[in-house]
Amino acid sequence: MHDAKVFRSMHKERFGAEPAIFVGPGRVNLIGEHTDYAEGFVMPAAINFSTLAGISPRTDGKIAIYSENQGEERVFDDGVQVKRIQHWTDYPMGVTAILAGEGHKIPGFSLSIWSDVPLSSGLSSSAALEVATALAVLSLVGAGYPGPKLARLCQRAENEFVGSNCGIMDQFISLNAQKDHALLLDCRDLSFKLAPIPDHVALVIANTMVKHSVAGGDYPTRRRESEAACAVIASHRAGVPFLRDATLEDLEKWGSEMEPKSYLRAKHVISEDLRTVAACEALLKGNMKELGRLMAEAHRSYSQDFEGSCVEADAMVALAQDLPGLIGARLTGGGFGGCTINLVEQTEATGFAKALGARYAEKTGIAPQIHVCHASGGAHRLE
Ligand code: GAF
Repeated sequence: MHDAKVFRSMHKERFGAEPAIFVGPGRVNLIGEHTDYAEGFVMPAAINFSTLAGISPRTDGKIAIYSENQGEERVFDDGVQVKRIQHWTDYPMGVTAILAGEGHKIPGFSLSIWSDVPLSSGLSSSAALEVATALAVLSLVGAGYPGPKLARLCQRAENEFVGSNCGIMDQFISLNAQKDHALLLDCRDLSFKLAPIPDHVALVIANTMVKHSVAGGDYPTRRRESEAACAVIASHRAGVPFLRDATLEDLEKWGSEMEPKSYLRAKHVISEDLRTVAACEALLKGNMKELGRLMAEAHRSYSQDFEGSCVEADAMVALAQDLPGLIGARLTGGGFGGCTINLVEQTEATGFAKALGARYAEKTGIAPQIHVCHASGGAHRLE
């Protein structure tokens, strides 16, 4: 965690004013992958890696954005922009533009950003940045929104301004998470159920170091393929606008009319919704064995049917299987690289992390980063 005092004085020195500071956490998804944009179920938790956004007003109408991670400052002389410039500032500027579009009169401001959420690793560095920025800009105009509504606005910034067609999961959990809990989210109506993560369970996040990107080609391709399967079902049965509304029986009935790949993508999405709801039940009942079994099946489905994994992530999951303390392991997030989530008995977590890291390095020749994390609270102002 960055020292907030250092961050504060860095902002003051650069921009000559005291900042208000906001925190947006990254997240790990325990189960429910590529189901959010199909209006299905996901079960993420926020983690103790986060983005800080420090803001102070300006009198010249300009917007200055500085990232300590990028080591770069951009100044927008005419304030809020309406179009992306294919640059990291698109995320904070996108959020600002969406808020302006909601009728907020945005004055000039200076924004400093720092983050320890690993980039392009499937831990929602983008959402953490969007959410921290949204709270910062709203504080400037003296406005606020309920968490679910603000999550939608941040998602719109990513969909409409940045141009990446993600679902609602990441922004939602970053804003609405509760410490020591996972959250089962119904991505249709944004209702949710909190599930406590027992004290004896650690979240061990293993970074394969293979970069993943939601904006890149594979994520939208998978989305299109699964939506094509949904269209086939919808052509036979009314009331299936999203795969959330389809059943495995529908898939068997009309699957022969689908491209083979679309059939498999839909098989993953429809079965993943069932697994996610069941996983929440298992967690609530303290049935760790069942939770682990569902995570294993989810990984198999994500890797083989959805083809959303990669050799390194499959290796990271396989290498975890016989290590002491493992409850369940799977690839988390948008796919094609990034991190695996391992639920591990707390007493074994340190040894597990060490052994998994060594095994992975030996197998792949890549030095991974393994973090023993805990479930954190949602975005907030730092006092
Ligand atoms: C990324 C997206 F941003 C989410 O909306 C979600 O679709 C996820 O990939 C896959 O479950 O994190």
